[in-house]
Amino acid sequence: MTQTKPQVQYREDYQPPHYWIDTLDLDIQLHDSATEVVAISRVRRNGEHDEPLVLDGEQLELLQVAVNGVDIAQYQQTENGLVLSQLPEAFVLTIKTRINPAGNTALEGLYKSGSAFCTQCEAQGFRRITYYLDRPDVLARFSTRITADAAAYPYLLSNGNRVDQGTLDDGRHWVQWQDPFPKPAYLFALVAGDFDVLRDSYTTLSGRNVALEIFVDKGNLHRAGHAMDSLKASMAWDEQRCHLEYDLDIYMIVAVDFFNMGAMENKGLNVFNAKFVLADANTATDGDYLDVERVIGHEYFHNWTGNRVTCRDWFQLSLKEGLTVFRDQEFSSDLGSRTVNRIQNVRIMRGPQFAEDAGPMAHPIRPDAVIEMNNFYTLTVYEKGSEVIRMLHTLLGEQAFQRGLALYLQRHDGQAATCDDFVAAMSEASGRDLTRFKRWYSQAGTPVLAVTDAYDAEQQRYTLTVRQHTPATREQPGKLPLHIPLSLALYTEQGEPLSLLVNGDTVGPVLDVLEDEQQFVFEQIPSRPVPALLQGFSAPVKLDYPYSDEQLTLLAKSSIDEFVRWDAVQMLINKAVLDNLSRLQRGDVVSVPRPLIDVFRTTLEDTSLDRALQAQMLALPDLGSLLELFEQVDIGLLGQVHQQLQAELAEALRPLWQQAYEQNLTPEYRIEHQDIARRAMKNVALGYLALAGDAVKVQQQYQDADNMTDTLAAMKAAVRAELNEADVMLADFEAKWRQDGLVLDNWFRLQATAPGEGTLARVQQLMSHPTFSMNNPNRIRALIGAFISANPLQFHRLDGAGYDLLVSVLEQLNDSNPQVASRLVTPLIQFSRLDDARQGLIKARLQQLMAMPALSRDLFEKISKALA
Ligand code: B3K
Ligand code: ZN
Repeated sequence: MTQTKPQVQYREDYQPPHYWIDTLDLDIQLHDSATEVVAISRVRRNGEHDEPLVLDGEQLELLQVAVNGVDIAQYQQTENGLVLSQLPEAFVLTIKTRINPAGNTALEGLYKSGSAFCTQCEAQGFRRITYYLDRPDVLARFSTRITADAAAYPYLLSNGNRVDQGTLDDGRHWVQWQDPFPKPAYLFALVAGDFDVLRDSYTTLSGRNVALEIFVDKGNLHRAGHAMDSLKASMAWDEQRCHLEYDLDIYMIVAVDFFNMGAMENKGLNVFNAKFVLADANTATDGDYLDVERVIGHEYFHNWTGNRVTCRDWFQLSLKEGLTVFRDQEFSSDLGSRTVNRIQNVRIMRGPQFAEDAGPMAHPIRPDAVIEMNNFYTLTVYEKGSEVIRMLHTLLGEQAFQRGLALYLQRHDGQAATCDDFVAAMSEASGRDLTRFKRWYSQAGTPVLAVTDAYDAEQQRYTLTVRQHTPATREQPGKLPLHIPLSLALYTEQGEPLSLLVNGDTVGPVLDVLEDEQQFVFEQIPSRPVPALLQGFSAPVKLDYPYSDEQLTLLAKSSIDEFVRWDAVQMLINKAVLDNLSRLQRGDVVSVPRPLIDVFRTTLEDTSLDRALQAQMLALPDLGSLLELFEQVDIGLLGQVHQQLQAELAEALRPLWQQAYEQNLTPEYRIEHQDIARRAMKNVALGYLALAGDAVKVQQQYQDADNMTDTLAAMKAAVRAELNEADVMLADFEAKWRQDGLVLDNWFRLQATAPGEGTLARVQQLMSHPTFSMNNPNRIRALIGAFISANPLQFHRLDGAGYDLLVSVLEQLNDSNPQVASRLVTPLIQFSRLDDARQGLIKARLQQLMAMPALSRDLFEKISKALA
């Protein structure tokens, strides 16, 4: 909460710190509402100046300040910090503060998660623990002494190595930790609690033995095995693919229930949302298993890309996040299905990331101006950031890319670096000029690649004309051309691939698009070819090429690149949606175009296809991605088209859905790629069968299921198809899992995404369920988050009741947890594609929120931009 008007920080204003801090010794006496923190740091002036030392601090009670052991009184406390003047060139600074972890509902800094103490310091949470230079370019060696009640908190954890411990007479005990690696304050962590511990070890390539420890709530040990396997797989992958080894003797992961996001890469002591640690067949779905693997990998990979080399300032966030997402995507792809991983990531880009890029919060992957840093942990910084790294990988190739990564890490080890440093290393290691490519770091918005073609039969030449255009965003009216890698293949009308010949030379599949408009001429093309454009989504752009149904059908069947096959089906679906929207507007009924039915049939009958890919090809895009096809549209009508197309496909291909269902049964539950793929296909088929009214199959699966994937798929099919059986299943599920918040989150989510008119009332009612809590972000995301982002039809009700529900939730969370509030406001600020009526309803609500007293910086930044 702020009293003064929120201040904007600009990337261009970066200044190195006036002081360095070389060491920080923390002594923390844990008590629920009165924890005392003594912070002793060695401070050194940076250069010649007489500027004061301005330390960051929020919500701290200051008890003592001493310089070189002598208490001082000439300091100035401000709303957000502590100012010390007339300091020697180098000195020891002692600061004693008191904080209230039990009263910390924002879950930033030191707080209580259930009965345990834990911390979250990124981006700027450390300033809620003590006064400090809370910025990523100040790297210090930390030691941490934790003292707490021995019975309630047998485990006292922090970063680095445990160097000493002891017990006290009053029932308390202490542990001393020492982290040998200098680090910024955002990587500090502390955990105190009583846990079950899963222990294992890993021997690195060079023979270092690392103790691995996973801390979970008592009674959950049997659910930690997959996380441990994933950790070991991550360590091995980073050694093999990137030649990077772990560097401490111990790696700890703690799972907590109250966490604002997924997990946090604190040095040697990751703190995780329990959702991304706990998994067993009874409680986790196949998707949950893969998520655990991905997030464990992501946080582990940060040890090099984030911790050993960190960010100079928070505007550089994508330096560590985009790169680490790229690394976790590669890890998942190397271990599982590359194509399916690619499809899932592209769905995120084309849906929510494109929407962000088209909305009021549009920003380059390296933002220029920020009010609240927590607002910039975005799909743009993470996912588009990863796409930018992927384009570099595409342009350079694996070998040069790895050379560049190695050069970057070696050159900046132990430092706080910038995105420019990263690109410079890539350019040096590969010898490529990346000047134009760097514009990806500074331009917001989704570029459109408009492609037209011409065929000259006489000369046997095929010419592609490529035009790029990035629509204006608020802060950047004019855009410059980008360096876009355009991967393509050409096929004959019989589906045979053609070699790409330019000026007599065979060229690779990736064209360098550099200009606003460019032509590419391919020689010795015997007849008009079918182009497969943007293979593998080689750049985060919208492709505009007038594909015919015949061309898409051919690509869906014959493309060598599997991603293109999926993408061709997506494009056929998009065409069917556009076509049917006009039909509905004309008063006609929805009907599935013949070519789409045929492609679905061929796909269902193609037994050579990977089942997981097959399942992806047969799943419609969600409404959010379809919205991106329009400038402005009536979302109600669009939803109707979406639903009816699915119903028609269900009916038209019923025997084939039945067959696919039977053919993909898995006799016993195993977490293996083949089986996960079968279940995915089987459950897609079940969804269609439910829409075609086959309640028996759905009910049977619910009853017979021996794993959470099948249980939830049956329930989901019943709820989506509004089968009478749905309520019985939901009641049964609730009775069984009432005690387990994480499992019950699926139940909240399912009901929140039910299609009917009654859903809003159901959501309101579920907010009083004993398992629901406005203090637990997982519960909020499962119920409220799912309703507002995965149920667009009910959320965007024309009576505005969906918006009112969200407003009342935001009013509460603005005070208790502004970060979570700010995440939830997204569907309200991205209104530009909606019809005028809905836009009007939304704007009125945004005004209402804007007028709130004590509006948090987090919400202020987004709402003020949306209303500007
Ligand atoms: N680095 C953290 C994110 C911190 C978010 C702070 N609001 C997790 C991750 O990306 O690995
Ligand atoms: Zn990350």
